[in-house]
Amino acid sequence: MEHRRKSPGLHERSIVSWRGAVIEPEPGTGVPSRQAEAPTRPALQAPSILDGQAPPNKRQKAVIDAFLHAWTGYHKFAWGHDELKPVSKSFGEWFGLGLTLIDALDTMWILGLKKEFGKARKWVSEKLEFQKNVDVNLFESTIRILGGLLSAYHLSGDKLFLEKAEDLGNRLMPAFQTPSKIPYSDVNIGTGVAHPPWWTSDSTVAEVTSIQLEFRELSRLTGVKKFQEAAEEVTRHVHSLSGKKDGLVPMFINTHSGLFTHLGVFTLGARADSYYEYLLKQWIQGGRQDTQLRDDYLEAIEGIKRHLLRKSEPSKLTFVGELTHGRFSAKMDHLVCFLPGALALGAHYGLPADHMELARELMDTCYQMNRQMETGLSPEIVHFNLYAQKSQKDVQVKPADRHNLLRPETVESLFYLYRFTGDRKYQDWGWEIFQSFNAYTRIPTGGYSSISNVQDPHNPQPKDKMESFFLGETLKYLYLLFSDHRDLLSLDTYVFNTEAHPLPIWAPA
Ligand code: DMJ
Repeated sequence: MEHRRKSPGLHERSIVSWRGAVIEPEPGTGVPSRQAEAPTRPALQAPSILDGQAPPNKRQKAVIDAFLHAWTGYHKFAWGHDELKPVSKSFGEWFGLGLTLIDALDTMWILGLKKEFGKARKWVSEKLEFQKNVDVNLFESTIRILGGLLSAYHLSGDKLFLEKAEDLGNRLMPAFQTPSKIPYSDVNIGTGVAHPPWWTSDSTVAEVTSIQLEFRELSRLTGVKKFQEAAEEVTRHVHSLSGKKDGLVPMFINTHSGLFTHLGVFTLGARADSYYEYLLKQWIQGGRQDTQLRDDYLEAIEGIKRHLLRKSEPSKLTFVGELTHGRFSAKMDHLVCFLPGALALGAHYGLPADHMELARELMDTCYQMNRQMETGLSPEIVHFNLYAQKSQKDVQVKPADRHNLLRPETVESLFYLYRFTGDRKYQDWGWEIFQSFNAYTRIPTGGYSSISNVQDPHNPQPKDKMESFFLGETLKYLYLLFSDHRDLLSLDTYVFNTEAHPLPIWAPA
């Protein structure tokens, strides 16, 4: 029987339910009492993802094995640190906040890894401390840590995660204190001093426009409006700016003037990618009421079609290139492979049917970016061949771009395409990619590693780094892709942030 549970509200009793088991939270973890404004919007009622969930199938079990292998490495050699270095059996620190552990919390919940989740929860409760003299990147800490904590809260109902999320949210707020209210890239969460990178007063457009899902949700849960207001101010400001090209945005924005800089360069890859994703997803999160978000998204997709889409030779793969001062480049980052999934999601919510056609075409291309490599794994960047010469391949790779960082975007989009079409070829493609990860990136002593050369199966050259998004995103999307149950994190009740952390869709006002 389907068990329905409301997303917990701030003042509800904290109970972690796990397939019927009840774990009481530790004493003293109640939300601090304060005069909060009342939450304004309820979330859609989402089915509990664990109660009544079908047992994992064979492919899902293989993903669980992979997760446990990665987790074992992290546990043995990097526990409580940001990232595992699986080859040297050590760790790397970025913010010093247990990044991998927090990014992986909701994945463990979804995969049913109760013991591992419980141990990680204990670390969060006893060791995670934001009163630290450390600079964090606003975007990265928002999507990975704030997003991870909010999802862990929604899935488990454990208020510890919401308390931590609110603490972090408060500490990130100084980033918005700029002349233009466009946030600085970095903020010291201990001292409250925010600043841009030392070489510029610019922020990256994708970074300042891809924190809104998380800040809005934090406001909805806590009733404290400042988080939502600061983030939405950025959206409104960027909406009103000149310097776009048919809805496409440049990659940089100045925190003093509030204007776009480095005008005339347009990409769907690094530094712009999730701007487009969050236009669509904020519209969905808010119950599809803010037509400005939808219209900006629709305009941008038309801009992509007009300026950035081409077909490669000889196989006529549709791809998204880049534009630099009117000059087209056939370069496509693997990051752009979030786009087929976003297009499919929009079409699911009633946006034009041709978005779905484009999603299918781009999905084929992203698959080929993996398939045509000797390891079956995509490089970071490819260049497509535009000229009809027999000897040329469609997908070309420069030596500097041959690395693979265990990124999720192809399997993320495969998940959306499978959910919306039911076509099993997408599952099979994901299975191929998963097997390639196992063949070329798995380190026997624990963990998975980024590799330097996707074109050399004999020596892919491990880079000795397991990015937190491998556990937070890549393995989660693979597990969901292989599920045949559409109500496992239904896309009608959840919207995934850009780090794959599911957040509830709000009920209509
Ligand atoms: C993640 O941190 C997020 O998916 C972000 O949007 C892009 N980069 C990585 C994964 O590739």
